[in-house]
Amino acid sequence: MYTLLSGLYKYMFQRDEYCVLILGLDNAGKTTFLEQTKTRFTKNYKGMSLSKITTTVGLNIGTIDVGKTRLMFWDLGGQEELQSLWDKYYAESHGVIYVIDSTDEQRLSESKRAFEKMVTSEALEGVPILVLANKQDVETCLSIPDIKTAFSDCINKIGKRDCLTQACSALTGKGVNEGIEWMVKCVVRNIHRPPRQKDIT
Ligand code: G3D
Repeated sequence: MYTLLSGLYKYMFQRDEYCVLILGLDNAGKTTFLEQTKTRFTKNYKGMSLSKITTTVGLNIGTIDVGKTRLMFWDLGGQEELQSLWDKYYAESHGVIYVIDSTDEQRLSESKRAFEKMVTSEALEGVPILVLANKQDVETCLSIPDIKTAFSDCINKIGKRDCLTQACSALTGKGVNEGIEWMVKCVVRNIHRPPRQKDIT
């Protein structure tokens, strides 16, 4: 009877948990995106005022539940000296959200270099990547085609994994739900694929 009840309890309330990294250069809007996500997906969540968020130094964490899926986010600092820490988290992650500041054309090639390094890491092989073209609320921002063109020589490095470029404003929330729902679908589907080499060894 106990086994039956505990099985039923687990079926009803236990969630599958997935770790998702939020990466990108400093000032791209990672922390604002995390706060916006928590606000949208957590009932009665009273986060900090989005306009008062300052750039990530170190690590911010957050958790949301979407149906029976729990996403645990690690928002890592994007300053050059902190980027060297990103790969310490790769082996544990099921998904990556890469945030680009669409208003910062000057740092687009720097962002592309960081993306390229991340995407070619063996520890992330097959892991779905959501690319957020953030700050699309700013009238003068780069468009999705502009950003895709700037990142075009990374395409063959992405391989066969799931990858989506999503227009987004972490500040207003536009594109946030679509991005998160896509990521949930991908991590759930990915976990049922045959294990990757790094998981076997
Ligand atoms: P980071 O965590 O990637 O370092 P933050 O970036 O989330 O701290 O955001 C850096 C700055 O960009 C913040 O402004 C924040 O309000 C702004 N920002 C983040 N997302 C958006 C967006 O979608 N649209 C606009 N217009 N601004 C955004 P400040 O002024 O505090 O530096």
